[in-house]
Amino acid sequence: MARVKNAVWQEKIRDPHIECMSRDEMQAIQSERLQSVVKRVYEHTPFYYNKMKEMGLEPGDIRGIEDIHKLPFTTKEDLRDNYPFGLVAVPQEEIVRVQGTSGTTGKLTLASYSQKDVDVWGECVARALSMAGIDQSDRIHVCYGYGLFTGGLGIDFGARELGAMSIPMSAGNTKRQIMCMEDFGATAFACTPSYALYLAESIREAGLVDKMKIRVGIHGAEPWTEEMRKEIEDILDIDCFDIYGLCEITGPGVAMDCIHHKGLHVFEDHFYPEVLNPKTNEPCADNESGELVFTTLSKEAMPLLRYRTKDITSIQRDVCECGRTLPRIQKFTGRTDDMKVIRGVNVFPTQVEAALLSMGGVAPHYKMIVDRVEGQDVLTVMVEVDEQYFSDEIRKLDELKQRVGKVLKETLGISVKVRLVEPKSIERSEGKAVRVIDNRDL
Ligand code: DLL
Repeated sequence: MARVKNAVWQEKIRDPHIECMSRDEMQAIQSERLQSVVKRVYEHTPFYYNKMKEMGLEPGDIRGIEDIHKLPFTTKEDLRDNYPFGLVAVPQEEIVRVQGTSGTTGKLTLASYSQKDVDVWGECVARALSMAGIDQSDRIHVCYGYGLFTGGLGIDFGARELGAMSIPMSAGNTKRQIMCMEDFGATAFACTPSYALYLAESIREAGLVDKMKIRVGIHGAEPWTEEMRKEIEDILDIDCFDIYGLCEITGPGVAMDCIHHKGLHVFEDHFYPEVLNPKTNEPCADNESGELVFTTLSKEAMPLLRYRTKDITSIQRDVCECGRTLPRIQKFTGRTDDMKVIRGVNVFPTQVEAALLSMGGVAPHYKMIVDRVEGQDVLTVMVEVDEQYFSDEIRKLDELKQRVGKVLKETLGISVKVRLVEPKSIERSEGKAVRVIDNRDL
């Protein structure tokens, strides 16, 4: 729930007709759009034509959204195999923009957009920013990177739709960011949660918290915990919101949490979500964790059917306190590919983050290093000692180290080697933080 200070924003719903629509009405829109997108890819994308032919599927077999399970999946590998323009469903002159993401290995993942796709993207980000109470009177300091990455431009498109002022800082140069935030009177800022924490700490150190007009933080592009949200909120006395998206689907603005913070509302009139058991591909029940899969319902340039995001979450379909009927996905625990299996146990960086932030004495800056020593997996967690607790007294540090080890063992279910390091010694990221180094040759 939003803080009292900011309670005036409560009722901002940009498109109540869509966002609070009944399930039947929404399904009617989804069914019509799904039929049209299936026809489009069948007729214009050889990749989908071949996949559907192999499955003996014709566009006429999809009579409504309830038939979505009949459609083929699309994976990141399919995007790579068809790089850069193989999945495009419009003539090249209708593509007005490409955006991408670098990923961890090899080539970019590239997405193409028509003018309508960009308009829908801007509208969805505008809906998302409205959830955080942002309107025309706001000044949004955007320190996501501008470029192929969708963060900077995506937030910018949303600000433009709202008529709010965008301050396109892009990433980097923290001192200058803080100076501009103060000088231009920014009321909102947008960046990854890891960079938000670093910025917040830097503002506090500079003694400038009271000089800032910021009241809202918009953070996403990487997993983060409720504990991290609270940490950033407490330092700056603001409210922070979680925004989700991926370039393959549109960029930021696929989902966003409202002031009640009970999960992220998915704009399901454009992006149809399914949560599936990654092993059986069967749908998970509401509240049950699985892999998030999206079908784009309105995209023209590069529509995707049942795209496997590898992001793990669960879905809830009851009406939210804000009045929105849009389903909510829970804060992400991580991706199937950043989950580490250590001595047979599944470990996510977000578990480590939540545990560290709950205990005090250490700062929420950490790294996980996985090694294989004499055939055994060894997890080392490197964590900064909180400045307030930093002390040269070896005994105190030893005690702290034991405590961190105990809390991590209780949380993860495996023993962990703890390395306490000095405040500010772990490298800060301006974009997505790299939390895990896996040295095992798996
Ligand atoms: O990260 C788009 C974005 C930009 C979202 C700015 C939010 C804000 P990609 O670079 O394609 O796009 O990376 C997409 O990032 O599949 C998730 O694994 C992760 N991700 C994005 N948002 C969140 C979030 C952008 N709020 C990948 N929580 C996704 C957790 C997130 N993970």
